[in-house]
Amino acid sequence: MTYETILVEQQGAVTLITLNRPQALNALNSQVLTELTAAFNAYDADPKQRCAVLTGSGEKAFAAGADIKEMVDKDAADFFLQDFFSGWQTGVVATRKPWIAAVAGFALGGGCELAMMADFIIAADTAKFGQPEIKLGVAPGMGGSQRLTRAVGKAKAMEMCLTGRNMDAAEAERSGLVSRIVAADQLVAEALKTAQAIAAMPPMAAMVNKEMVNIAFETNLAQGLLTERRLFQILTATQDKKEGMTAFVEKRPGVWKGR
Ligand code: CO8
Repeated sequence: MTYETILVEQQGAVTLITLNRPQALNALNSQVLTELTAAFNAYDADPKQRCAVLTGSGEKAFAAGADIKEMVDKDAADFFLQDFFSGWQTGVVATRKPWIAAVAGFALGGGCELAMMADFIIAADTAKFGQPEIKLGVAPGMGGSQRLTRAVGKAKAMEMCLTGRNMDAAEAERSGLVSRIVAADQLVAEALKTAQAIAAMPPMAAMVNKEMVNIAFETNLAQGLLTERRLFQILTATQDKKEGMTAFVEKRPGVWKGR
């Protein structure tokens, strides 16, 4: 597929996807969703690709939100009948392999929500996160009220949604929204380095680790612990479990089969 709103490149086992509408601060329109869905599906389906990084083009923004110009003339029936924003769940969140959001500049509204769909966020020191939808007479529609609250707790999420104020990178790190902060000019290189480290892991184990941590956000402790145990037990049936443990005992690096 040829893309117009994103760039996709492969660096070894890592797929780098760049939102590429810098003139609109990478605002997320329907075409971006269609293209991101295709890119994430292709990444998931390619056995040679083992981790992905999503970032924004330009220094100013990861993404300044859902495209307001696309939404301005739509009415409630349009949003309801098109089940607006549901495609983000099926097209992006459903990705089974790990991916990292590398955020510099604004991650506002849908941009913040897209970053929070990632398995984790690495932030540049320039990053600013916010859910300013209230200023437009609406509210988050791509998961912001739920994922932000789970990430930073009720007090900060509520304040951000009700006032529309932004959180800078330092506050985002303190609050647990991002895993760490790096210098803006090192952001993509650092994210790719982290992605290469993940890509070097046994791939089924990476997928299972991702699934396990995500389950912690979606179920109660007893169910989560049971699911963890069952997934752990399934992993022990893989060739990579045999190889990983044998390689440890033999004091050599593991060579992964991916099954
Ligand atoms: N959508 C469309 N275009 C945008 C967006 C956006 N979200 N953000 C910026 N742009 C465009 C601007 O219109 C401008 O284009 P042009 O030059 O053609 O006028 C260009 O990007 C540059 O933007 P600015 O000139 O505004 O740049 P500034 O540096 O002055 O300001 C800001 C940067 C502060 C980021 C500012 O652009 C801004 O406030 N953007 C909007 C942020 C926002 O409100 N985001 C939330 C959008 S709504 C959403 O994401 C979810 C909605 C859920 C609705 C649920 C309904 C069912």
